[in-house]
Amino acid sequence: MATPVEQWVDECARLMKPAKTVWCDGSQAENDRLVDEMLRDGTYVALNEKTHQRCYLHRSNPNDVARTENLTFICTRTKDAAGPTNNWMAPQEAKDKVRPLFDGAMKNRTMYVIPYILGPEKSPYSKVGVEVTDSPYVVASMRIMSRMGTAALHRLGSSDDFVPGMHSLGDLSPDRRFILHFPEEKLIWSVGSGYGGNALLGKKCFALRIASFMAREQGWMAEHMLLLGLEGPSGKTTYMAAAFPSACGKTNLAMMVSSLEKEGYRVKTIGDDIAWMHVAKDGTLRAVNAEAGFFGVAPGTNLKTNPNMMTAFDHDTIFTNTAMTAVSREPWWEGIGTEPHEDLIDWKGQKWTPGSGPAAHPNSRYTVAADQSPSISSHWEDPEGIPISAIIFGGRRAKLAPLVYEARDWNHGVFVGATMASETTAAATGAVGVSRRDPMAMIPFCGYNMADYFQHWLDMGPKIKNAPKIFHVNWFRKDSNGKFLWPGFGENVRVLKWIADRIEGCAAATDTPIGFVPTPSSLTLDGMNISRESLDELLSVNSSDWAQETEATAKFFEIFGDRLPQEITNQQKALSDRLARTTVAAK
Ligand code: OXD
Ligand code: MN
Repeated sequence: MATPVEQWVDECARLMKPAKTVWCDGSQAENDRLVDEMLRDGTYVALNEKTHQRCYLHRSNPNDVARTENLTFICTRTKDAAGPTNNWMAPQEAKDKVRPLFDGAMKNRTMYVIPYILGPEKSPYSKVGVEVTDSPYVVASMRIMSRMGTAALHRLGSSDDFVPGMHSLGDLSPDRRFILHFPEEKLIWSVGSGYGGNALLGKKCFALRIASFMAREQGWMAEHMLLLGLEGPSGKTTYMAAAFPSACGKTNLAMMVSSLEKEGYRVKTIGDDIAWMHVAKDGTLRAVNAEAGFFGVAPGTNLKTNPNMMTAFDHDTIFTNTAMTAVSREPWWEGIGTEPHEDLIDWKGQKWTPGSGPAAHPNSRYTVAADQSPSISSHWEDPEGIPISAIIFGGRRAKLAPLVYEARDWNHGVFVGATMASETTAAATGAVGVSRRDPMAMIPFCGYNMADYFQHWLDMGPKIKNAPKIFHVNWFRKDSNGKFLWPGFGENVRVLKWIADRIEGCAAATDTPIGFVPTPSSLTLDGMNISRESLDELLSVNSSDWAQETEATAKFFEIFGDRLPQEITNQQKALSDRLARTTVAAK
């Protein structure tokens, strides 16, 4: 008798009519065979074997270089269940419209079946997905990003408890590209794109959109968060989860080389993008990294911004849409630390010239196994996860938000997350640098109505014993000349230390209308070159700017109508009242 997964794979084969079906075992030998094929047909370009062992460059179709949020749909039975921040299609309509694009899509191609585990192999919190795809690049990427192959099939056995994901490159036309999620059925369909977040279905599609829906049903949290441990001089590690929008530095923060290393503060990496968090039997909030690798933005990565990553990806790494040096065949991107030069081949495979725009695509990526980072924590695969003491929200805000502040309590912290905003980046198609509201950095990834998601967050607080303290950070504040006030990167450890000190109850703060802001002397700034004026500006809270901001957030919340939790409205009102009081007091 065929198992549920075999039956589903048969159905996929009947629809897409591949020349053959290959069940992936995740082995090195299988990967070697795929590499050879991809080198032969041009999917991969070999890089320098001496400096970058077993590293390859993949150039995706130039029309297919980022997540396409406008072509991404949540297909719940009712439009309300998907909510106003998602594109919606009724499930039957979506299937009727998109099934013809899958029909015969794999003729003369191989259909690869990728069983994979999200989360550590032996964790009770992990889940199995199965993706079918006609892209060997997707197979190789999923092998890095998840626990893929035989281990997943073993875990699944004859159970039907897996999330099926059907993927085909189709004809790569944006007109026939759809990324569909059916959260009620726990099903994913993706056609017409070979790009990371659209095509590696374990990542955003399952680990965030489908998982966030499951998490609400089952009482846990699937979040767009990095996970790190801050080791202190006493040997104690404080674990933190942080949500920043795409391409706002989650990877760099998670892998930071601390500027307070001599003082005994070190950052250990657990994950850089997706955290699954459960209330454990002892009542603590425990987090696992859903993934096994990093799919990070390459431009701007260099020995100063992320030295650990520079070490991690000198072997067994896939580079996507970076440039390369023609003679030495090494990957190259803007901000790598060397000037662009005539010897470059750009991300489209053309000789680069100074007038021809960026040599690497701004959303070019590396795909590398997490345990290749020298900063990886020895606890990163703990089946029970790591205990979270702090949750951090953040975004790119040139003005307004201070370097760091602490929310008054859990519910206020949920409000702080719900009012997050950030300037857009190249991680998704569309304009770059425009401010957009991005609650909990989940706008593109929440698989259901975001008003219900806020309520879920509010409901989780009381279930956790000693709920984590919630903070907001902003590394991107600028002065009136447009210069960043804070150097960021390795210096961000000073902010993490203040957060850890607040948890221990040993750092001072000023009680402001928006929350608790560090007093200048409570931050450890020894050995750092920052003027008192810059520091004051970084930590300042301007009540009239914040009053404007609360008007903007109130306007944003209107889209949720009656579904918005009363507590969010209460928090909004309480903040406005606190701001009004300080404005009056200041007069
Ligand atoms: C990512 C993203 O790839 O958020 O992680 O776009
Ligand atoms: Mn992300």
